[in-house]
Amino acid sequence: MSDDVAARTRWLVQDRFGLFIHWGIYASAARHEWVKSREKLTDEQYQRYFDHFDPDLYDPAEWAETAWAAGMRYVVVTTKHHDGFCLWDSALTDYKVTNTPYGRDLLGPLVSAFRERGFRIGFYHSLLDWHHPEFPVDLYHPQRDDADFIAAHAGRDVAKYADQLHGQVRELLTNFGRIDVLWFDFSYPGRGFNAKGRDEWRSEQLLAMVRELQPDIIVNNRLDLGAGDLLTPEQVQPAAAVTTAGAPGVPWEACQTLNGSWGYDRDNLDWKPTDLLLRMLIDGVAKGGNLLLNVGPTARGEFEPRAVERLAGIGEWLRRHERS
Ligand code: FUL
Repeated sequence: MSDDVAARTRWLVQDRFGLFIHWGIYASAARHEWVKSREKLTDEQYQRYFDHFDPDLYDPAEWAETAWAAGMRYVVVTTKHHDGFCLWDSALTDYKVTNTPYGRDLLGPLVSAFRERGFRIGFYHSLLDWHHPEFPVDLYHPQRDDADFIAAHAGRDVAKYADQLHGQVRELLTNFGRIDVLWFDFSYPGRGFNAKGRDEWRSEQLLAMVRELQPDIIVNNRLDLGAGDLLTPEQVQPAAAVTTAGAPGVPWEACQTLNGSWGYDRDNLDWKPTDLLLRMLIDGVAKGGNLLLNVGPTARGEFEPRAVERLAGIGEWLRRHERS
């Protein structure tokens, strides 16, 4: 690991435990954040979730309090997931929260509330965008099996989409103060039909802009540029410290769900019990890693009771065993 990476990630390695938040209009469907792709929904079919999005119970200070009491010290929130829906008032798209019935920015209040409570702030940002008119129909796209759609959209130009991607990352790193983590998601070069990687995202240029705007920011490993500052194994409990060839010692965080779904999944019965979550935290830390534990808030803007109960249980254990 280079000295730069070590310096940038010092706080992250110290903090160890973060909150991942997956929130967007898919919370209304309440059956996984990939619902548009999994069920091959058209834009028209998916539009109902946009048209009814109105999280009237949203209270980011309460989220921050719940997460702080659980022992979490940094937050990574989905600014935009693969469906393209933006949680902030981006000047570069109409597909954003300010155009839903809710009508207001969600991201700024979250950043302020968590920052005020003492958290470091991370932004998840999807490289995929299933709503953008220039994002090619690729192997994960909801219309991947629709021959007529593919033919009608054969002229899509990923370079035009990349312009928006770069512009939106610029907005995110300019308009919300200091941002500590940028969590890009994800690249899939060489995987066949319209695969995506550093060429499509113009990753090197993107990373240079990120570093210029926020010199101390930690950037994860999903830009197809190697290890980055942070390795992000997902939904696995690593058997040993996570490493990658050519970049030994780069910090890692195991990214875990409470129930197998990142987005709010109402009828899911696979909830991990609190003691298992605790063992995952302890096990990861013992191996030198972080835990980024996800909550998918409801469409009304709450952490549901099953999530709150688990976070409280983790916090209680930490308080009982903590000595400074
Ligand atoms: C994955 C995404 O496709 C999932 O929806 C989720 O955001 C996870 C953290 O990363 O690659």
